[in-house]
Amino acid sequence: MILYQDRFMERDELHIDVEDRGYQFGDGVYEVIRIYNGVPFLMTEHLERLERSAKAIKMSLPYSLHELDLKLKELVSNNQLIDGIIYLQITRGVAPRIHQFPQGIEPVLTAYVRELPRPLAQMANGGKAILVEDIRWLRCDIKSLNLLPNVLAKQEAVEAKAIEAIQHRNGTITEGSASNVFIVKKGTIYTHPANHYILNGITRQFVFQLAGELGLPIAEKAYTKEELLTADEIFFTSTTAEVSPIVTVDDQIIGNGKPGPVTIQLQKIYDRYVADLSLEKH
Ligand code: PSZ
Repeated sequence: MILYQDRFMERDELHIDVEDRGYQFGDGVYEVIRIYNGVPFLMTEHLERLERSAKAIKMSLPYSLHELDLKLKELVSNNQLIDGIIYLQITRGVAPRIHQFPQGIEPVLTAYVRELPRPLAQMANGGKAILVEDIRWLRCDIKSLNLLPNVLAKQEAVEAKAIEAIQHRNGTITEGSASNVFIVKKGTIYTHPANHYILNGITRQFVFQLAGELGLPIAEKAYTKEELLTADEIFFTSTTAEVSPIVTVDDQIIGNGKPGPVTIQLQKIYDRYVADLSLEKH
């Protein structure tokens, strides 16, 4: 079953209005939350980002973060989900189509779960990335429903048999089509600063914590296409990709063409956090 507003219902009972502003304008925000062994991972961080995204588009959330937390956990248990994701979106609501905010409408919340295994082969072997121009707007810090540039970038990657498209603005690497991108150079990890050019990934922030625990130097510092291509290691992060290595960019082999030691260390400690969730009661 799915969650619609604060009610659970079967998916085929859900009615989405043709004039829902999410449908017509992409006027809304969303989150994807990982479930490991039936337990949400970094749920509070995701819900707090949802609140920030909503505020950034001048939309108020229909429920408190605590209420959302409880409803989403109920959604997971109702569906007996063990390993997968929650997709949660909130649109500005339904009204006769006008560009400006309609008055007196209520946000529309929908959420559902999907089974999803961890991408173990991708994490172990890494894959190829392509470089693409970042053609997005200047508020990439908002997790909004408007994803057309991301869709086009990822499609280009798939057509080139790559697992991610790495975007650049005038030669400066920003982030992936649906991930944050890191390089390792002489033992230091670099990633683009969390400003309006990127989404501040929850996994990205978790990697900062992990690097701290490992005593690995990490810096929020933008780097160029050339620095990417000559990096010792490249990896990208997202809720579903976790820490995934990139071993080829366009036709350039990165390092020795295998996942590097810093990437592997981060994956191992990440793994321990996931394993610890299995010990949690639920
Ligand atoms: O299943 C998938 O393919 C997912 S789940 C989350 C994402 C993809 N992407 C999130 C994302 C993003 O869309 C952009 C543009 N930048 C960074 C990220 C990583 O964010 P977190 O770590 O919060 O998932």
